[in-house]
Amino acid sequence: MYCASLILLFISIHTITVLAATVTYNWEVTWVWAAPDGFGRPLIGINNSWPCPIIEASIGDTVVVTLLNKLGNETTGIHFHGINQINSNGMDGAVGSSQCPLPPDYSITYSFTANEAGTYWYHSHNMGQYPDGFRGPLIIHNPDDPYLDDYDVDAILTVSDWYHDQSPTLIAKMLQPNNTKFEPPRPESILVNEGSDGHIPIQPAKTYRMRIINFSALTAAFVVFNALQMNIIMVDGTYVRKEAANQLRVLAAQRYDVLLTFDDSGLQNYPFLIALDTNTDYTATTAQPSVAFHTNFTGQLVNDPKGNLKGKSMVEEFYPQDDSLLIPFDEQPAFGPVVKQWVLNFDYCRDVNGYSRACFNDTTFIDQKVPTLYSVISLGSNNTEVSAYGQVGAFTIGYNEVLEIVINNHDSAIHPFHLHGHQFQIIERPKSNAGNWTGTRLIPATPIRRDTVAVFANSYAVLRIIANNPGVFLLHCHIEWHVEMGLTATLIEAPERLVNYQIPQDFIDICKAQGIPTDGNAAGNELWSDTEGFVTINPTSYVGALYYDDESSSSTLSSTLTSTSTPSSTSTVPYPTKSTNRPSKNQRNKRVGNWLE
Ligand SMILES: *[C@@H]1O[C@H](CO)[C@@H](O)[C@H](O)[C@H]1NC(C)=O
Ligand SMILES: *[C@@H]1O[C@H](CO)[C@@H](O)[C@H](O)[C@H]1NC(C)=O
Ligand SMILES: *[C@@H]1O[C@H](CO)[C@@H](O)[C@H](O)[C@H]1NC(C)=O
Ligand SMILES: *[C@@H]1O[C@H](CO)[C@@H](O)[C@H](O)[C@H]1NC(C)=O
Ligand SMILES: *[C@@H]1O[C@H](CO)[C@@H](O)[C@H](O)[C@H]1NC(C)=O
Ligand SMILES: *[C@@H]1O[C@H](CO)[C@@H](O)[C@H](O)[C@H]1NC(C)=O
Ligand SMILES: *[C@@H]1O[C@H](CO)[C@@H](O)[C@H](O)[C@H]1NC(C)=O
Ligand SMILES: *[C@@H]1O[C@H](CO)[C@@H](O)[C@H](O)[C@H]1NC(C)=O
Ligand SMILES: [Cu+2]
Repeated sequence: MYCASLILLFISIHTITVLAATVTYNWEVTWVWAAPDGFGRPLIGINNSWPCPIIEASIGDTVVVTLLNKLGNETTGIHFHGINQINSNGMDGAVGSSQCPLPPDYSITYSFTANEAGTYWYHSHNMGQYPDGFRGPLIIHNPDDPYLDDYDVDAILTVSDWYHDQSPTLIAKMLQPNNTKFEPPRPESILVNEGSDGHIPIQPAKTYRMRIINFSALTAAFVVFNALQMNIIMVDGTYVRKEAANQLRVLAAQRYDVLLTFDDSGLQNYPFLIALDTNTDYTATTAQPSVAFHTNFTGQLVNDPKGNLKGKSMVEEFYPQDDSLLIPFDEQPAFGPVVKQWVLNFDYCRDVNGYSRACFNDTTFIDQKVPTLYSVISLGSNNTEVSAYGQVGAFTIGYNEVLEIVINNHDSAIHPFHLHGHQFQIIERPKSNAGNWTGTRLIPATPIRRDTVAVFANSYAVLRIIANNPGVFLLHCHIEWHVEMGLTATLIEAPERLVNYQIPQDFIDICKAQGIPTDGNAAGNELWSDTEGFVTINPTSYVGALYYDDESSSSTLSSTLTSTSTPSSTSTVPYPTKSTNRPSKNQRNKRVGNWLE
């Protein structure tokens, strides 16, 4: 009796403290005219406004995002990068893999649980669309953050490469037989906080938690706060044992949470440097001393607005932190024993029409008709047959098995590889020119976990996960242009547990509206082995996410374009980061992000 009431008491206290909320966002995806770097162009924004808003929730909350596509001439979708979508694989937003594209004038509602705290981001995962602007920060707060007492102010710093042409144009130019060097588009500039002047107000004697997010489509950025040491506390949503760093190399899609402490010795401004490295191998070596930093951005942490705002942050040599040596805060040991190994060799390649592509094991990814998840659900006990999914690089693993992923990078540049649905452990990630993996020499006791890993030039990475998240998850290079070249494979995790997974009706409806089957194998055939209608040849004309209405002629399309080409907004407002004090301890669930306000 006594015991029972104690338990009850505990439960009710527990219920009060973790009272989960539902955080709702109702968005229209629209074209917006803006000039984040001074050059005006159409961008993809939300509710006729850009930059896109921040999504903020606390651990345990349900995040609900309703998206209405008002682009008129493009399909869209939204992926929540770093959110593992436990029991909600259909909300992963990977168009073609876990959902159909969202056509103009339709809406869908994403809903998922904010399982883990951290710094994440969301972006379109549809035909190279996010470099056109559809991306934003996604912050999940933790009332029990182990570092909560170590900082006063919570702030966001986003960096991105930026292009003056729109993605469909850039992709069409890139995917040509005459692109013999597999050249991606080159950015025109750097955006910091989506076009702010990079002057970030700071207060003396305070410690800032700077959430650095890389929205880049191509380039890596080096981040250096002159004269200030950073303390890394989190990478890609994994808390780490505090580690000092002077420089960071943040690859596309990676996030670093660092603490910066300002002393109280009066008024002072601190310049910081963000250098975009578009060189082949983003490392300065004795052999290659002059790394070509094509674009630099100097920002200022401003404590004295009337003082010197022209200070430069110069760096003699870049020796960024080796993130594979970080220690996870929970000191989780290496997963094992390994049950299955997935070895992927990345090379550039050519398709049958001679177009530039990127391949895993000589095979480039080709979009199929039916989203892979929908095939997995409908094929029942035959869903372990990888050939049912067409040319999507499918690989299956059973529930709770330990999978080791080996990526051999045969290119002479760094590539950031991202896996949906997991924070993998980095077992081994040697320097450039280590050659092919031949066997792991040393397994770290407590490997760091991330969702995006830099794999160095002519070298490799060994990663591990436990297959405890049934779902279909893409593994791909996060250089968006390389995704468009086909550098993607598909992990089908615990397919036996997905046969009863329910796809919400609004997601089914958007497929039907476009004549996309939602059952059967890759081509919608009932029999898994019937390959009739599989897409086996890459298309030769690339239009990105551009939407063609089957029932309308191309002339209807051009009239659509004309009618939507009037910019819906002429604002070019840059967004200086505002510093908001973090909440007091009894308000820890309060939203504290201060990126846009
Ligand atoms: C966007 O517009 C929708 C519909 O008008 C509205 O419900 C929502 O609050 C708006 N959201 C933002 C961030 O402006
Ligand atoms: C490659 O071919 C395309 C299409 O034929 C053409 O527009 C483009 O100018 C060519 N590029 C180069 C570098 O020759
Ligand atoms: C962002 O990632 C890209 C691609 O890996 C990289 O070139 C760029 O330097 C990164 N930016 C920052 C600020 O780290
Ligand atoms: C960018 O900054 C780096 C480091 O200070 C310097 O080596 C490089 O020359 C700069 N590049 C340009 C184009 O200014
Ligand atoms: C890729 O090729 C390597 C080398 O031939 C092979 O060991 C590996 O099993 C292949 N991976 C897959 C997924 O087929
Ligand atoms: C699996 O495929 C076989 C043919 O290979 C077929 O006879 C069987 O009915 C299929 N099972 C299911 C559950 O669809
Ligand atoms: C790595 O393996 C590939 C074949 O998959 C081979 O062509 C290449 O020469 C190897 N690289 C090295 C450095 O041995
Ligand atoms: C789609 O519409 C936008 C806004 O009118 C326009 O800027 C863009 O060029 C169009 N896309 C294409 C590929 O024509
Ligand atoms: Cu790449």
